[in-house]
Amino acid sequence: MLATSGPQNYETWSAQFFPAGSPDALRSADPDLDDLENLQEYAFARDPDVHSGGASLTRFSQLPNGSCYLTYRRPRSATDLSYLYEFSNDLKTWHATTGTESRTPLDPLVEEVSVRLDYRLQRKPGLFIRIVVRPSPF
Ligand SMILES: [Ca+2]
Repeated sequence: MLATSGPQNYETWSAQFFPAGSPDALRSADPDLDDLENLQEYAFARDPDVHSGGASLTRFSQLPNGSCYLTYRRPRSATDLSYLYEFSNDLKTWHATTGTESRTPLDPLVEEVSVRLDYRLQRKPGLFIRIVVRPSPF
């Protein structure tokens, strides 16, 4: 039975695509061979059976006023993930940052999140930004 709404975790998500016990259901599996492991496909609301074609998981934009936005898709009701934002100016040292999230439902299970990152990011040259997805504590 497919989940159509409500709380979701890796197991309920995986069960929509793979038979229980299948090696393709493992978090580290990559059955569509697109170099995204299933856990990444889940965290960014991708279909693990469809090759991503190299599409980026995130979009970055900066408005003329200097505001920086990071946009990505994720499960609407994931109970087992947390998303953190980090920036770096040298790809060696990463610093946690915060932002203001706005969410747009795309369907009962998926939302698009646009994060307006903290103002202090604008003043750094050579800016790199990443999303860190971690299991949520229960
Ligand atoms: Ca994959």
